[in-house]
Amino acid sequence: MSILLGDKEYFPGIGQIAYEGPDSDNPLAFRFYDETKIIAGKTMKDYFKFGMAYWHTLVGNGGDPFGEATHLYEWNQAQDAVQRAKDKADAAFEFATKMNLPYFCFHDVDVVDYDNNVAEFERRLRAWTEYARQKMDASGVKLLWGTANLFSNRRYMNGGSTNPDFAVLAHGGAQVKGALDATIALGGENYVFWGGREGYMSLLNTNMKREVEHLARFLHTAKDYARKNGFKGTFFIEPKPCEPTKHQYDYDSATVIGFLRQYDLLNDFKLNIEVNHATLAGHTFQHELQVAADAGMLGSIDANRGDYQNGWDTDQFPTNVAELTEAMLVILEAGGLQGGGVNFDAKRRRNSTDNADLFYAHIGGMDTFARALIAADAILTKSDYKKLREERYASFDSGKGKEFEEGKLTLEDLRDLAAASGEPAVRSGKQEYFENIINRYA
Ligand code: XLS
Ligand code: NI
Ligand code: NI
Repeated sequence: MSILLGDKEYFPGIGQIAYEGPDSDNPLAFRFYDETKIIAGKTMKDYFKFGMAYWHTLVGNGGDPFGEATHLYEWNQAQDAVQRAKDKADAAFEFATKMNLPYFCFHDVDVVDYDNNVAEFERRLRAWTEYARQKMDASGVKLLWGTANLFSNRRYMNGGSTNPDFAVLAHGGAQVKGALDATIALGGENYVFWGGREGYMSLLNTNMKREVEHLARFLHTAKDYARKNGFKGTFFIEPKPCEPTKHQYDYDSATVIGFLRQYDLLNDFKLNIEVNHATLAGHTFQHELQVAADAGMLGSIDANRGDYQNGWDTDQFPTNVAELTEAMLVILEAGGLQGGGVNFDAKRRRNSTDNADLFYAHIGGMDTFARALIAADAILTKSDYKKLREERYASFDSGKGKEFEEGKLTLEDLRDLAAASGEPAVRSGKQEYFENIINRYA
């Protein structure tokens, strides 16, 4: 068989997923995601840059803390580690191609089995990289971002770059070097740091200041290496408040932006915002997006959703059009994502055991985003949403309000203006009116 298809078809009976329009009855088709449709000056394909998460789609096995694997994969059976990696790559690129996903994202340990021997792990990763390069050329699927997993191996139980033991940090460095080498060789457009164990379980045994400084030093060291070796893309930090640590240093957008500013990393780093991480932090997804956008740091998103009743990082596929419309409003008004795309950091449920379930999950996610983009664009171009919001601030557009914005008024000036103008008129915030606009278009 060709390099694109590999020796074996892993998803038999499922062909190319295509756009068939809202009236289609075919469950294996897009109703709203039309990759050629132009919204806000770009095709949907370019707007979203949808990505497949190697870890959930090819590695996640449906196991949970109470039960064994329920998703059994045929691409995991070869004896040799490099052959297993190639079989998995065959399945990965078959899936991404059939699913019409233009990008993928990976951790080093997703693509090949980890080995504690640094040189052996590098050898596996290089072999995969060479193979993946051919699959990418044949399929046209591109790399949105790569990353290194510094949280699964037991040596990282006290952190990777924030580990109190320098010997562990050095191993983290070796892994990041390997993941960067692979990302650069594959023309990766971005590189992600998600610090699952960069935080603490108990402050009693933790020197927080020193750990945070090590994190910053580590990021500088990695960035310098990547730049020296030709990486032109953007680095992303992916905030999350907790899980697996009790407290993660990259808590939320505001915390990360402050950290990047303090340690002089603003020029090279932006944010990768994940829906379920935002809600874990007690925010909405759109809040996290807005904080990043306002700082010029909205790089990429990890698409998923949590569960409102249990609050964990359940990584479900997005299905809520109205909620996502509010998020797309923020993204559209920010002028889109800077360099990144929409990576489905989402998994089918433990009991969704058919191959087709993987496809339904991604179709649902992509269609939900497409509907939300169409709705948000209509809200911005057809409704009075923007005008109403601007009007709330009209008193700052001219006169004394404008002078205040420009820093021309003292506190005494404010006092004299208040005394002269008396009690302000009552002005409605019209929240329900705004909410109705969302429902009218979503
Ligand atoms: C875990 C994170 C992780 C990152 C990549 O909660 O979302 O999957 O996206 O390391
Ligand atoms: Ni997550
Ligand atoms: Ni994520």
